[in-house]
Amino acid sequence: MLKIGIVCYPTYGGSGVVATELGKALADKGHQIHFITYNEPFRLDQFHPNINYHEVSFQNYALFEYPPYETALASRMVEIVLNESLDIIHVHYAIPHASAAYIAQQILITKGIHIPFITTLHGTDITLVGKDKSFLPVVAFSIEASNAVTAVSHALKKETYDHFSTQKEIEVIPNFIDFDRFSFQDKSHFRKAIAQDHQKIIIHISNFRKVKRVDDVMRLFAILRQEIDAILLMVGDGPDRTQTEELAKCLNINNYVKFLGKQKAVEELLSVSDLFVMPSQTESFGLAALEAMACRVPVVTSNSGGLPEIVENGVNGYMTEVGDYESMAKFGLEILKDKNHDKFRESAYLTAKKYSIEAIVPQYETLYHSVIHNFKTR
Ligand code: GMT
Repeated sequence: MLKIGIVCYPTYGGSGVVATELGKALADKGHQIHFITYNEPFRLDQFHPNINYHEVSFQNYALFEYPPYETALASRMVEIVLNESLDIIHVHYAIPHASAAYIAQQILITKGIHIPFITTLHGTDITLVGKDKSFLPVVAFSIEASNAVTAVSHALKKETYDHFSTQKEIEVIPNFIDFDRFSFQDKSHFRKAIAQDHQKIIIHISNFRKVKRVDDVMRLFAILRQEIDAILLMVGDGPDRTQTEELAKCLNINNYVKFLGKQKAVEELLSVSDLFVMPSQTESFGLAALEAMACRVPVVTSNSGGLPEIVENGVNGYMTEVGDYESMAKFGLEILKDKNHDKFRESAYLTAKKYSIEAIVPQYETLYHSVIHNFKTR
């Protein structure tokens, strides 16, 4: 069994979710997991004897206009590797986790400790932030310096090669689903409480960042409502929420849109939903869409990033060009009106099944063992 340090963002976002669920699954298999983050990861909600959480905290001296988080993180990693005799560190999101891991690794070498680290690229660390000139050299260097790199989709792997001149081998290990949690549950009493029997329920879940194009969700819903009676559940929170609430009023749909904010039991909301919409500008994998499919909810998404790797047109949902909210509404109606709605639901579920935790987590374990072995014998 391995002792694994996991570094991630603890916030409401895909990379933190994947890192936390991975840690929990590895702990269930007997590995010792050490989460190293500035806050308790939001999905780390229960005690587990094999899971430890180490907070990265530091004094923000008045001297620092910008808190030196990366330095504190690297120092904490050094301390934990020494105290807990970790075998490997797995960092999720390149900035600043991979470069902090590299610094920690170099410090540990001076103390006679040799420990490899793996970097998992999740998306915006490469597609948006990484290409920013102010970060590019560090991101490029960190990818090169990692002892192994994984990406969550083939699209993200290609994008990394296209934008960083690297020959580094990148292994694709997709996002995954814990079916113990994400499965259809009969919540008909709850459905009755939020919608009338004849109304369809559309759902969107995100962190309301610009990249999620939440205004397209409003526009496509307004078109859709001209044809059928439906309500829209907007789950999550973020920078674009207020303007989206305003847009709902302008489009005269505000009585049918429920902004629910951040929710923990999203599987319950998905279980009462008929259609999931994700019009993102870019989406390296689209975990939220896969979670919807796991709960038997068909999807309408943009065709950006890794979404074509999970969405099959006319089978488990539909994809359109980014920004084409009119087609999204049209396809949404086709799914909702279709006498074959149940077929879409079943196909969505079967797609998600291919990404079960049991199928994907062993791929990380194999990688850990091979990286540790190659590192020792180099
Ligand atoms: O989607 C977000 O805004 C959160 C973001 C993150 O970096 O935490 O999610 C990214 O990683 C997820 C897990 O690998 C992917 O499923 C999401 O598609 C990806 N988001 C984007 O590429 C925009």
